[in-house]
Amino acid sequence: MYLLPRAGSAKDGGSTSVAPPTAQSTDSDRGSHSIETLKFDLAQDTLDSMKGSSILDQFQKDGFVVLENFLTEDEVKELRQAGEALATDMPDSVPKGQFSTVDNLPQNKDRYFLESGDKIRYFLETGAVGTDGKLTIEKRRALNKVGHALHWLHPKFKEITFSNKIKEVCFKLGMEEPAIAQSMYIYKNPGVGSEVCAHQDATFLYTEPMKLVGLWFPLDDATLQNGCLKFAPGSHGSGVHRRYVRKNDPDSEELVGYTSPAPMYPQSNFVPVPVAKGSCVLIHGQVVHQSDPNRSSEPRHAYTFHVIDKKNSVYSPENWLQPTEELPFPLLFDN
Ligand SMILES: O=C(O)CCC(=O)C(=O)O
Repeated sequence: MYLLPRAGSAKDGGSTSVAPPTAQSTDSDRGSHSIETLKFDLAQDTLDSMKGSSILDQFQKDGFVVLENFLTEDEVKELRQAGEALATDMPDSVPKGQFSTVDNLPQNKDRYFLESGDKIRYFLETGAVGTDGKLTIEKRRALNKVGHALHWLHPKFKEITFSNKIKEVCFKLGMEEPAIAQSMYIYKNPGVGSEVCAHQDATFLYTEPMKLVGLWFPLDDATLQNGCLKFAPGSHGSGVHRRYVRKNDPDSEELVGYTSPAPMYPQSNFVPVPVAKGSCVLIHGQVVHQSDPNRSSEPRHAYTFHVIDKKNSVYSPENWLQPTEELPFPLLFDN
């Protein structure tokens, strides 16, 4: 295990810094990572025909797994069309308080964000809103993401999320009572699609003990140029570095916030993982990952959702996102 937190440097204002890996930085120096991808056998609609290591072995070793050819071409097309339709139908009334993953987040003071867990809500790119609060580019290209209940409220995303192949993957990961906590359609549009800073998903959706998996589906080929995911392999063994929690402080304007400043993650720890559209990337709740801005002229749309295992684990009541009466986290195997 590497990525052990050590004392923060003066530069990052005392934030946690994370030691560089000893072995794997050479992979990222070469600009790629030799991961073994696993093939989903569409003919048999099963994962049983995987060669080499099992999903669980790889997940436990690296903290992420790529399953190629997971979605059919039709599924990719339908999900992407659904994402495009959401953008086209975005109401003009969407708040111009933008969305960002860097610190001092505009959404921290924002009920529109805080109460989005059981709704379909739109979040705009920071770089798409001028100082006068008006959009500087066309509305549909200004979208950062839509969230956080597509998995329940949108028939197309619901169909995929609760499909048998997702159930099979979660079963193979050893989940006993998986429930869907949230979902997002991420646009990362060309030119404006911003970076997603290095983070652990457990920061946002903490469970005790940690039983959280993200499933991420690129609906365009995710490349080095348009901002594919980058992972620090093995970093899921280093604990949860900070939390993003509800403040409940009547004296503070902030509704949510981080429990500590951003850890400093050396870039040499990260390996880019370009993947073809239709893949499914499994993301351990503690693995540190990020993505660059989209510097290409091609979009990089993705659908993603997060699954917790309710069996013998407690979802933290401090997490920013909470189940509601309208939408308790739906159980995967019961729907
Ligand atoms: O889509 C991306 O670029 C990043 C997604 C991600 O990191 C996440 O959902 O946790």
